[in-house]
Amino acid sequence: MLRRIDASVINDENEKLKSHLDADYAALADKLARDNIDIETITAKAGEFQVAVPSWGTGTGGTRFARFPGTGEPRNIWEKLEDCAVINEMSGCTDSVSPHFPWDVVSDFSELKEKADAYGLKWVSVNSNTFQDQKGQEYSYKYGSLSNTKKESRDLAIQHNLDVIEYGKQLGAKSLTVWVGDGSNHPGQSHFQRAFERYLASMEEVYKGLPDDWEMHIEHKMFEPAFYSTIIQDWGSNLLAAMHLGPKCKSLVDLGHHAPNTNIEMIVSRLIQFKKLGGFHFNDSKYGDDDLDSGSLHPYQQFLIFNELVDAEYRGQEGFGPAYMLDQSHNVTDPAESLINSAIEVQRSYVKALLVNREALYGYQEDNDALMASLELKNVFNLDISPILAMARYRKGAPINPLGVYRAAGYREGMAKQRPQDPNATGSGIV
Ligand code: PSV
Ligand code: MN
Ligand code: MN
Repeated sequence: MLRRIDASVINDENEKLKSHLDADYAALADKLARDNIDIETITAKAGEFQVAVPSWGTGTGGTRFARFPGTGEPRNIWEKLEDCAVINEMSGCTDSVSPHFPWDVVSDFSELKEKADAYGLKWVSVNSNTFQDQKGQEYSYKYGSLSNTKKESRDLAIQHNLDVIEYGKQLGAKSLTVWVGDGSNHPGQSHFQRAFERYLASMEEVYKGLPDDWEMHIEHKMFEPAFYSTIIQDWGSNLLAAMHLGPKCKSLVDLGHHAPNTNIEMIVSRLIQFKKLGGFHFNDSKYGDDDLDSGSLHPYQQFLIFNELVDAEYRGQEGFGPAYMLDQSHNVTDPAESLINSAIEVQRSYVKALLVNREALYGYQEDNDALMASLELKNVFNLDISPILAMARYRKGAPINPLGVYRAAGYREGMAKQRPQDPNATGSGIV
């Protein structure tokens, strides 16, 4: 497999840390064994866990006030792919990339797929963009795209989504993610029902273009760019649309797209129950769609979400198989470092959720023993399972200390020389 960071750098660093890892791993194995948990089963599952990287997350994001790009950032999809390869080599758990069109300009899809194959990377959900006008675009999205009052703008948005499906087919993707910013900024500006009817009619056309083995994922978001009403503002509208459109359409949960303090894990449970959970965009948030690093603020919430996911897996819930992806914006960190760390934080939540004694929890629930039920979750959350994650990486040739190796390899400094800044580059991932 083609590599971006030489295996010898990883091996040298791993050599220095292996005896400490062995000791920590053995201690954790003993502790888990006392609860009848076999650490090897958990480590094997940790090694299988994967979360996709968004192509747009590899560059510095920004806000509507400013963007402060770092040096050596990727300037096109080829360089984004290179960084995704590094992120996967370091994290050992990000073997797929999700592209965004037309931000990602591709002239030869088969060449791009070949390159990704060489890095051992797959392409997952393709994303359409009808939330901004492109240069020279004939009909504007200023007043909406799939729900615009004007047929010409709606048709353009439909066609774009159909085009994106075609691009995805060439890359081997199996799902289309649709997020639109359509909405209104003034009370009365938009007729809620008519706008939703237009959206659904447009999405019916997109749905017709889905190959049989594809899914379409609808992403809800409470506000922004529309600040009074948004067409798919919450999981209610999302689920209604997904149910209306058909079995191949499911809801996608972006953690940052809810009001602060929303019980997201309960939304996840509802979507699981009705076979409508399509996937996730993981990130963390304090105020709105902040796109902060996963698990950086609310690791317990992220764990509780995985508690629902692992519970569904444990119960063999029919129709369950959500797609996991990160969707973050990095303003003050090296995006690759944030993505490596975030992927591992998502993996950490998954692994912790595997340690919950489900039968004991069900028992506490049946007996209405609120405190013991809560402690069953909290005690697992309080465990440091880092040795499991590090061992899972070590066994697949990834670093015990990913950020240490990334920095020791001088990757970004090397890229700064190879990728001089384009002063005219426009930011992607700034939404
Ligand atoms: C919208 O805020 C969103 O979460 C959607 O997933 C977009 O595709 C992405 O951000 C763009 O940055
Ligand atoms: Mn998102
Ligand atoms: Mn978002």
